[in-house]
Amino acid sequence: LNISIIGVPMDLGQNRRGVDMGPSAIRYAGVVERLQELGHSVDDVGDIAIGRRETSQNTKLRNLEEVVAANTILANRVHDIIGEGNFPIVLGGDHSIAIGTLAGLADRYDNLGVIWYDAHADLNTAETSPSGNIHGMPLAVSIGLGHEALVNIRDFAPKIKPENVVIIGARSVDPGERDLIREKGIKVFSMHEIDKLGMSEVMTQTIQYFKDRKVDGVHLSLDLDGLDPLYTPGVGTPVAGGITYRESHLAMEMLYASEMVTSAEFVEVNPILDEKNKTADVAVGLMGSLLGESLV
Ligand code: DIR
Ligand code: MN
Ligand code: MN
Ligand code: MN
Repeated sequence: LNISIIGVPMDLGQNRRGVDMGPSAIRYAGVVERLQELGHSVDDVGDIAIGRRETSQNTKLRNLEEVVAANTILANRVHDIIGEGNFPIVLGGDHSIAIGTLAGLADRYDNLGVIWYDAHADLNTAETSPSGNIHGMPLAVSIGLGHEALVNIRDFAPKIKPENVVIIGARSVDPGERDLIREKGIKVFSMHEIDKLGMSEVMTQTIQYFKDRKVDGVHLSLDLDGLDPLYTPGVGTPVAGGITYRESHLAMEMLYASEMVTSAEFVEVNPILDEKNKTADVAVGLMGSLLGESLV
């Protein structure tokens, strides 16, 4: 593959400082070399500029204008990368950047599938959000729900169909998000299903789900807090009882074998909260498995 890596040092979608250093931490963990060793050609196109934290709050959504501005640039960049025939990997930064990634992907695909690998559902709107943090909203925004400035990036909405989304690893879901999951019939493999079925079966069903829907691409949006904080402590909102390291590698290996994934993003890496860059190391390992590394 020809892989294009984009860093998005975004920390305005949530309250904790340090997640803006996520792209640096992932580069330091050797992402470019790791993917080159698999035979891919890798172009690191650098970082997108992020504005300043608002000093006063204009809306209920924190730092709305700056989040919209950065996501608009990211969307255009991702759109261009797909146009060049390259495979985009977006490095975060908080999960609000998925708004831009999906906006850039959406008009390149007629029927895009999305895997949301996360402890959270990220389906809040201004009305349901307990925090006002935009990183809790990107999936809602992408199905067309939320503040119009976020929903209308690149001047069309919605970006994706709710029935083309599969959430994996959920274990912290707000009441408004639960209502939306039911109302829209969004497919969720929560920790309950992962425990009960096992990750192998969860991924087999996920891949079949996308085949049944005849998707023409699959985007993997992987929030490192989807894993248990034992393995990825460097995240802003850790939730106990998560996906293991081995389950996550198995999931990535099965996605590689499916030949379905056409883009990916790895978000919420916060080296300030981490232990010796463990979380970025895990992220790079998972990218390796997603893109062809095997044990023997
Ligand atoms: C919570 C936390 N549901 C919120 N969301 C997080 O603020 O909307 N998403 N941490 O990754
Ligand atoms: Mn998330
Ligand atoms: Mn276009
Ligand atoms: Mn999360």
